[in-house]
Amino acid sequence: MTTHDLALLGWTDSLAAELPHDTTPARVARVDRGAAEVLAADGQHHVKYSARVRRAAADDPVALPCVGDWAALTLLPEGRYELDAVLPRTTAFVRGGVGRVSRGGLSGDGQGQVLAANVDVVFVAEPSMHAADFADLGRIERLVALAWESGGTPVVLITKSDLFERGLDELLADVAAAAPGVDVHAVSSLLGEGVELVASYLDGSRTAVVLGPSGAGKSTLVNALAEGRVMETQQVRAADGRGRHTTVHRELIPLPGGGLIIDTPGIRRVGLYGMTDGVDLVFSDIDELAERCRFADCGHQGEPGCAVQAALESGELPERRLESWFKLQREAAWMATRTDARLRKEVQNKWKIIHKEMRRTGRNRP
Ligand SMILES: Nc1nc2c(ncn2[C@@H]2O[C@H](COP(=O)(O)OP(=O)(O)OP(=O)(O)O)[C@@H](O)[C@H]2O)c(=O)[nH]1
Ligand SMILES: [Mg+2]
Ligand SMILES: [Zn+2]
Repeated sequence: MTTHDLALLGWTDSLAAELPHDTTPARVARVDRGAAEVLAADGQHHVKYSARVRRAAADDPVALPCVGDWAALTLLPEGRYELDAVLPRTTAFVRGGVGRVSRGGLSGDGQGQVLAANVDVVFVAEPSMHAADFADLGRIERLVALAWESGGTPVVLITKSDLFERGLDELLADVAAAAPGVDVHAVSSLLGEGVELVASYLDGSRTAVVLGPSGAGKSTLVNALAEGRVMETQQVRAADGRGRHTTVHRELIPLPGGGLIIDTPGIRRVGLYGMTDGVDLVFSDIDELAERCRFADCGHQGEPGCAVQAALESGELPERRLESWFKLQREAAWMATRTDARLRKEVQNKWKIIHKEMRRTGRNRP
């Protein structure tokens, strides 16, 4: 059995301070119907959840263990481990599903589900042959907003750059404009170009997740970083270049060069849960323009002295981007009205405070 140095899995002193007595720390590498694969100092274990974890999760799905979590294991009399607690998360991706509000809380049918936790860097992968398309700049904005909201640092990767013949610099500039303040890189896992740069974001046993549509080359990149074939990849590329969901589980993979990466299935639909700060951050350029509007409550729909409309007319602000901002704002507002205020506060504010603290101390910067 492969043993693990906990520090290389991302274990820290502050986590150690949270570990209950007489428990063993382990990092969740994968979850599957009420059980998890975890990486502990003495190797990998398949563990079931304790009654306490199951009870907590029934009340609040956010309490369910997820990939990237640090867990406390207890040893059962028969010599097996059981997952008995989830340690406090530093960052979390929370997805709002088709849930119902009940008993003053959220019912456990996907609402407020945590997709990945304790992620420092969020790679947003977009294949270069699609990135020039407006809809996909929209997808980048959406995923970058989700990344900010999680508390991690987004980095956009334009994948399969070997397939892009001309205008790559122009494309990268367009993408950079859609994600202000976010690093944007071209990567070809096939040629190995940009792979070392991607790896450098993981220095210091950081954890990354790679998000993006099916067929973007996420698993191929993970394999290039892992210097071997750890994830299945699509063998035959579909004629239309679209993926067919080869990866079906989120999985945490420790990399030989240091750091860890979570591969994910292709994103079909990004439902965003109370995502207001993330939207503000990804549209910080429009936010700055809006501060110069004559009226503080300007709706930017034709009011006099509107700096946003002026930027649109001068061509400084692309119309697509303004439409995208309106759309994501409406969506975030709609999500906010249908999610429970108490839970939202508890869950989200915690990450926001941590995120702000991380940005203040620079602890979250690669
Ligand atoms: N030309 C080229 N093809 C690539 C590159 N990276 C991946 N591919 C191909 O793209 C296809 C999809 O790659 P995957 O890594 O399986 O994509 P994925 O994002 O993991 O897809 P899902 O698991 O379905 O979400 C495969 O046929 C890969 O060989 C690259 O850098 N250049
Ligand atoms: Mg994959
Ligand atoms: Zn305005």
